[in-house]
Amino acid sequence: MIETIEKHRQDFDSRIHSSSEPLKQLRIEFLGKKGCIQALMKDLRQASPEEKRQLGKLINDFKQYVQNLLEEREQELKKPEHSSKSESFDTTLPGRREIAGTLHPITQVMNEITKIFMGLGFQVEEGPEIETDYYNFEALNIPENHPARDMQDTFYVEGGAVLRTHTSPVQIHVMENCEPPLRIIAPGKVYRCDSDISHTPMFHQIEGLMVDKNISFSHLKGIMSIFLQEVFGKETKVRFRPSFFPFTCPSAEVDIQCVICGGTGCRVCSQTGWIEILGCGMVDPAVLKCVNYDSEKWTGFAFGLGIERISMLKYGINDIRLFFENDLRFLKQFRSVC
Ligand code: 2NM
Repeated sequence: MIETIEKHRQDFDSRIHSSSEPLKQLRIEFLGKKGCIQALMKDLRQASPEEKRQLGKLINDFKQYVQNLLEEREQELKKPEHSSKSESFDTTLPGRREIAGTLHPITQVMNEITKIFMGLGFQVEEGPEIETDYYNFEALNIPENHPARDMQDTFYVEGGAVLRTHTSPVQIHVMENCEPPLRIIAPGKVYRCDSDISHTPMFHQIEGLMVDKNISFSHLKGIMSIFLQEVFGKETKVRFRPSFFPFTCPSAEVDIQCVICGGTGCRVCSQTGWIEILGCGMVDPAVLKCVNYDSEKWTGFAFGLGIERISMLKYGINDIRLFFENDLRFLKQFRSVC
């Protein structure tokens, strides 16, 4: 009988720490009514009084032992590291993706436009956002009394400097420092005192300039048409309307056929079927004179466009302020592969 108790003890010991064996099963097998300890008790009836005392104690000790260990193990399995969650780790689940940031839609459109002009042989130039009156106005043939110089339209900085109202000053700097021929674009931030559904005090522009011998309005028309068809699609219809800028003569406004209604007339194009997209013209000889270019020898064209406006038309956005609110629900829509 002592051997039987010992065998049961070994059996119990080897099974109590196994994670696959339910404790309930062990409890039934060892402590249950038909369990092995009850069976030992039954066998005890046939023993002599002397043996009964001795074996009875051994059986009781074993019973106590089994109860204690079962209790201990139950407590252990209740601890959080043994909870079913951590034990049922599914290795077949796909990993969690890192959420990568993206370029701002304005940056994306600016890069796209820059790439198109680089493909046409234009170099990218940058310059300061705080400018002198000379580079922002005077060298661009903008007269003293021009409305653009008004405090209502321009941010003046202490000491008489201005926040540039266009990126044309970059082109004046480049012309001062380089001999023609040249083909440059100047992308960047510009500032104007303006704020409503289609204007923000800061916005982005790309201006371009090409100076060479015998540059004519045809070159300007060709480059602008190629560029616009590249951005809005090969079938995009383009038209040029006479306009006025102090720094170009002749000047033109360029329209594309409305990207929303296809030319039939809608709210976006004010029922005209056309949308104004950029301004351009032949560089005024007065501007060339300011940078010491001989206007008898060199001619050039220039253009300017607003990135926000082009982005709004490209993506059908009706409020410019969405670009600057940093609402992830808006920005996530421009997640690109890059
Ligand atoms: C525009 C429209 C027409 C322009 C002119 C020049 C410079 F410096 F060459 F004179 N840069 N950009 C220009 C011409 C800008 O923006 C609507």
